[in-house]
Amino acid sequence: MILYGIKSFRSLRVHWTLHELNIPYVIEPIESRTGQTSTSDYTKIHLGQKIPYLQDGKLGISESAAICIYLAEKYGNGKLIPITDINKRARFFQICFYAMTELDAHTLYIIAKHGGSLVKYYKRSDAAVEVAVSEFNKQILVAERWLKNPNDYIMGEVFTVADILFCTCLMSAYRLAHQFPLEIPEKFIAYTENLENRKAFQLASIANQTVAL
Ligand SMILES: N[C@@H](CCC(=O)N[C@@H](CS)C(=O)NCC(=O)O)C(=O)O
Repeated sequence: MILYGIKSFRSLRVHWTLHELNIPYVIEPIESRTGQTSTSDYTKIHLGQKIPYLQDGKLGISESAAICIYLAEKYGNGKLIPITDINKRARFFQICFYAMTELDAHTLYIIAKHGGSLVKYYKRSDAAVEVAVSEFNKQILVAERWLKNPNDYIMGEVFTVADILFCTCLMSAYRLAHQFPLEIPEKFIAYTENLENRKAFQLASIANQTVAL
């Protein structure tokens, strides 16, 4: 098992999932925006020139959420993903897609790329940032309703990959909130702290090294 990618919240998701499942793996310390993702060697591995990327035997797979879900389905033995109850699976996928689209891709990444620390690589766009901030502030309320109690997990009593995806979005949001008016509901502070106390998270953070974004 080889994981390409360090120092990003997206690679952190995969390190975290691997540690939750106690899977031994080799780290290829490819960093984003250093030129390491655009070498010809790495482009042969992943045409999209992005991290994270996982090689598990013959299977090579990109997309942080897809990788984490694949690992849970293949190696979880019932951990990290609901496997039998179709309604729970529906809710699980809803939260995963919500985190990856409404939070990660279409609001937080836009803010970072077009107004935050990544502006030097992409173009500044105040209009895009303004819309993304307002969309984030609306969409985060959906998750606030899902989390009944700050000590719960996002699906209730059981920790899943949905927490890994959602919580890493929150971590990115807390960083951006220093610079932008993101309204992150109070109850997510305790939720995030609880997850940061997990041994697997701490080991994953060390493996991922400091997040550059
Ligand atoms: N949807 C993808 C996004 C991956 C992504 O955008 N990765 C960034 C770093 S966080 C990257 O590798 N960018 C390429 C580069 O800047 O070199 C995922 O969740 O895995």
